[in-house]
Amino acid sequence: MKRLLISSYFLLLTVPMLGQDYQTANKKASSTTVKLFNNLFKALPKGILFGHQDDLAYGVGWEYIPNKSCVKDAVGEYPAMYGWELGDLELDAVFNLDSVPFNKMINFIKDGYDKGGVITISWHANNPVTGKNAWDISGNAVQAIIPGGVKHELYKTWLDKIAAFMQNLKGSNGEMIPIIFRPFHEFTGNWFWWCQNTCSAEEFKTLWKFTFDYLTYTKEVNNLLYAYNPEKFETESEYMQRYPGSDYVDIMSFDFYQYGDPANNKNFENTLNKRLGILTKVAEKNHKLPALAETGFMNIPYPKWFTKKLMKGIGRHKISYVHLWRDGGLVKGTGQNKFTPSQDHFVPLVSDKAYLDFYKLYISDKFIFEKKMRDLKIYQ
Ligand code: BMA
Repeated sequence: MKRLLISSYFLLLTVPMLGQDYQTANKKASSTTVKLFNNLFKALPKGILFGHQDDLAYGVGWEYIPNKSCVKDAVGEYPAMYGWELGDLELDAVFNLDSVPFNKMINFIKDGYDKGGVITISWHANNPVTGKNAWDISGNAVQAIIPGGVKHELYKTWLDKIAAFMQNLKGSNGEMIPIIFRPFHEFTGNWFWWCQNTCSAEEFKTLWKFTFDYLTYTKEVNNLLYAYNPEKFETESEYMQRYPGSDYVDIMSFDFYQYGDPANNKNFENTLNKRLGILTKVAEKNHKLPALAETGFMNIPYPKWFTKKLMKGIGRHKISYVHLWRDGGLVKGTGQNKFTPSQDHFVPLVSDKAYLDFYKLYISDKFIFEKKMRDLKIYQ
């Protein structure tokens, strides 16, 4: 009897620890990164983190106003997740390709982390062969930068810069800020130099593995969770076609935007539902976090898009986060570092006809914004 009591006591002690047992791809990931990863799994039944790209930096008609946020302007609180973009860092630029100065970005990242939010970072790297931007698909760039390729050494210098940036992201106690890193996204498309029309599945996997190994083992970057992120796919095997293996991935995700007029068809919500079904199944099988890494309907011309399309498509699927793309701000004009203002946005303005519907999403209890996020204590 006593023995039984002792063993059940140990069982009680060990069960919560076993519950912490989701392994990050990087086995030397910092303790804060491991905690974030495990806590995101625990948060899955509680709701979906709401994220927004460049949220604190700018929106339609404004930029760099302290404490301002597109999401806060819409619903009164900050998002649960903040997305940032490193394109042009590899060129030693002062601004990223969307005009955000890297030194300001570092402070925004710290600010979002201090608010208890999760940080995700994408990288639209320039074409390493032609020197043009990420949308230039010429030059067999993937072949050129993998080991043995003519631009391999150049690519390593780019990763050195990514590593230095990531390692410079520290919280107030000196701990590394965990980052969900999302390189080479939308690779099932045909518009980036790393997409499926430019390289074989094996070359893509080699690129992914090299990138992971170099950042992890050579540079010892220990604050990254890696997000695998195609765009279109219709079956599980299509989703898995370029998967580099479970030792190289923490998050399984995809990007999916609304285009066209959703009024007279159900394509968006049906496709989203179908793809999320495939995603959540495959993520569970591989012990990875499922997420919708990018979505939105530019300028939201359909007034019920958030509840009737996005929320309808998500339905009861348990996913970690939904991330909306950037609002307004500046897009690259001509010449170096010249940017022109844009009105395009994904989080509605109060004056938009989709605004009330977005508020309905906010009060639906299905999503997590800043306040609930703080309560989750995701880094502890
Ligand atoms: C795209 C657009 C571009 C931007 C790029 C990288 O979807 O928003 O204007 O440069 O993302 O952030």
